[in-house]
Amino acid sequence: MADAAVKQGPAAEVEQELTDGFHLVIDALKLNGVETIYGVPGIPITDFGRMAQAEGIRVISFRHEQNAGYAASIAGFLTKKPGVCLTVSAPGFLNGLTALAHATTNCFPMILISGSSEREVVDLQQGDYEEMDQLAIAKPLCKAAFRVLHAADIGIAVARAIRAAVSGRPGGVYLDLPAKLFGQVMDATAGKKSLVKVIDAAPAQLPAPDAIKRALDVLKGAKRPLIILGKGAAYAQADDAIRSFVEKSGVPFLPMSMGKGLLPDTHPQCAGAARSTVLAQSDVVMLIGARLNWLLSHGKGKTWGAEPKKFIQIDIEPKEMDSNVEIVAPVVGDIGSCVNAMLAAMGTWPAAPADWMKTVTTKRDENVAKMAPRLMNNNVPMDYHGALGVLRTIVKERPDAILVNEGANTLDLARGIIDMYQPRKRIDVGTWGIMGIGMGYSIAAAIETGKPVLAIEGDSAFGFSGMEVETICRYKLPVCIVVFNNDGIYRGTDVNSVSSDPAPTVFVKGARYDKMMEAFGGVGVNATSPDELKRAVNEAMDSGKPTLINAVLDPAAGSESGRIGNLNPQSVLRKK
Ligand code: ADP
Ligand code: TZD
Ligand code: MG
Repeated sequence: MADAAVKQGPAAEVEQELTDGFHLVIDALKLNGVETIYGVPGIPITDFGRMAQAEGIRVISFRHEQNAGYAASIAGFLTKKPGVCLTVSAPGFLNGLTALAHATTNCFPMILISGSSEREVVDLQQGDYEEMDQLAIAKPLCKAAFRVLHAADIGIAVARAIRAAVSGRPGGVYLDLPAKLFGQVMDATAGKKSLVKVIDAAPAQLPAPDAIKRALDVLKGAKRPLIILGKGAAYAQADDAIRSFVEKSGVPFLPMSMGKGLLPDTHPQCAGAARSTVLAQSDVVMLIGARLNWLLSHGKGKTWGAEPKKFIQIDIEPKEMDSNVEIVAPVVGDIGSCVNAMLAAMGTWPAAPADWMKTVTTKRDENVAKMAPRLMNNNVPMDYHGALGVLRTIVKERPDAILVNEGANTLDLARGIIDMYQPRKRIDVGTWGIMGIGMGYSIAAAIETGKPVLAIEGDSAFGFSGMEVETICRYKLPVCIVVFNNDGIYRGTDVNSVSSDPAPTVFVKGARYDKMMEAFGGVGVNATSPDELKRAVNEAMDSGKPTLINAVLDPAAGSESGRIGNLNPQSVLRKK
């Protein structure tokens, strides 16, 4: 609370405690358990950051708002509480907006709080400093957007923002705070009374008993059942219930990228290494916190085989049902409640059909055996498999470290090769396949979990947020970045045959990203072999010192667009 006191009245000398917009926002956030704010300072929020820090909120100051926004979004995913990002008006707001849209798309709870210019001037379009109608621009990109004009409304606005972000399907919320609001003064007692502590921000949503019965009947009747665990299942933090349910059902499971580790990838029921087989051959598929979007080929087409499937879907969002194909057993509710209701209603459950389990495990073991020798290669320059073989072992030995991953080949191959052992330890490009999450995610993961972070980054992917290595050094975070340096996007071998300009997909050859880390006092290592890579990563993970390892990869090792080259449109005019 502000302790400014003014004397009022002539002789009576009544002392009135005052507070202001700055402090009301801070108090409202603190009252609701917000411990960290990610952002970039400037007019009109510079003092807000200082005051928030002075009041005990951790303020993590970034070099670019997009990275602060991504940090807030993944903080939301990791903690089930809205991650808060703070930006300045117009350009700062726009820089943060990509992350807000990303949070909404990925169903992560986040609040973007942005300062804005004076309403009177903005609405008459008279050219204020950083003028922009931010509320209107944010609206279509988030779950809810609010503007506060009166200090007395701050408490309600923050409460609404929190509730909107975490209840139902989580997502991004925008809170617009015009400069004038921060300086507005009100009586401190009335101010305190105006704050709202949100009770039960994300209420349990119980599934209907007949929906549970319908789903279990369909699953029981399956000859070749499959469970798909998405990042919604990881977000739900119902880890024990999910594990019990999967194990009691005996059904093979396929984790989506960020669902990996809910049950270990080495679990006997894990079908991760038999993905194509289980998608094509299953007859009943139960989706838990996963959407039938492009990542699952929309539930139809060649990937899903010739025979029709029956889909069961557990999701908190009723509108998600039938979005791509018919869902024969929709179960609407929060995953914890739904899975617990399933467990309670299962009774004695038959073992999964033996011939199906045999098909799955045979295929899986075959694929794992095929991959094994490639992961042990000691080639110089390194290829993806040699480098990832080493990192795979390191993650196995350090299962509680957080793995951040982005790139094309660097992403697709790391996802397949590196086994995860614990829930919410793998965070990556998400629903959009977005580049640029790397450093923001690494910073938030280190701060929110206190665990060491290993970021495996394509050289292009790293470039989107690379300047934040300074932030990592400044806050002394235990982040080890491995840049898979293949001189470019997908490959470093493209040649422009018509001019001296480089081809659009290639970068400076032999670049030394490790020097960037050294510039800020961190550890830089140039690794040219799997052995060197292994030594450097282990050292970094042991010391907790900010480290960047430039892993020199064969520029010819990757393929165009990694695993999703099929999504590129084709031109009939292009010479092959
Ligand atoms: P993936 O990319 O891993 O397949 P998606 O992001 O497509 O996962 O799907 C996540 C789904 O999880 C969303 O449809 C979202 O509504 C749902 N979801 C998120 N949190 C919960 C929850 N607590 N309970 C139920 N469903 C949830
Ligand atoms: N911009 C944004 C924001 N997201 C994107 N996904 C892209 C551009 C396009 N893109 C990809 O889809 S992957 C990628 C880009 C630019 C980089 C791939 O190169 P890399 O990884 O060096 O990170 P590999 O290992 O060389 O394939
Ligand atoms: Mg590359």
